[in-house]
Amino acid sequence: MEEGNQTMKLYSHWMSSCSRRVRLALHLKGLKYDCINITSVGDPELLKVNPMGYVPALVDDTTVVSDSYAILLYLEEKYPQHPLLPQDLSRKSINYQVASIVSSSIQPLQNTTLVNYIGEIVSPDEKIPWAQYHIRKGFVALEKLLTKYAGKYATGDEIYLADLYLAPQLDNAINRYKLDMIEFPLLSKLNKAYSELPSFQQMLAETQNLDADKAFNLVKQQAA
Ligand SMILES: N[C@@H](CCC(=O)N[C@@H](CS)C(=O)NCC(=O)O)C(=O)O
Repeated sequence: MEEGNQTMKLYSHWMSSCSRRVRLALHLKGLKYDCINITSVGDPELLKVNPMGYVPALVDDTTVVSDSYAILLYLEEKYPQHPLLPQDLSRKSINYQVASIVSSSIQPLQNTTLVNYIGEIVSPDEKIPWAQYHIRKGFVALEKLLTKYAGKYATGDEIYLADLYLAPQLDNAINRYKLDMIEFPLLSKLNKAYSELPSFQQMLAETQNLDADKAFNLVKQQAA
């Protein structure tokens, strides 16, 4: 049970891969939280806790922290049960690397808001190819990188930080952007392993019918 008297609050959006990283970590660590579902861009309540106006943001007693990476490292230090990082330094560093590749070189470039913008300034026909191009580039690197480290999961036989980044990103790639996964046997194997875990299944069920057009329209409505 968490310290402090108040249940943690997570500002989240159901289709956000960044929020899902944190929801998975909270679940693995067995931490209770109230989920505040954000439904509009620029929500004043969200802006109070994250001036960037992005999800996720976490409020834990007097600590207010946003950005999934910062939140996950905070949770890891404060609630060490079910560690998100392996002891072995080299495997630990690969977890950091995977998190960074997904959060810096893939997710922001296929973010629905950005892809809608590309559709407006370039052409609607470029939206999906743009997203697929950037996801594929990152996946090529991840597929090579993880060959040396993967077990049942990305960096061994336990779920770690890298998996929390990979699972929602794979979901976006496969279900939303219909990326051809033929050249990624290892990532496909990991995706299958995640789909067999109940906590991941629940998350995947939420977005299984969310194709790119539905996601683009939802984001446009929520920005209106
Ligand atoms: N680096 C941040 C990125 C946060 C982010 O991009 N969140 C997305 C959802 S995954 C968002 O709030 N998008 C709303 C928008 O683009 O306006 C993190 O890891 O939390």
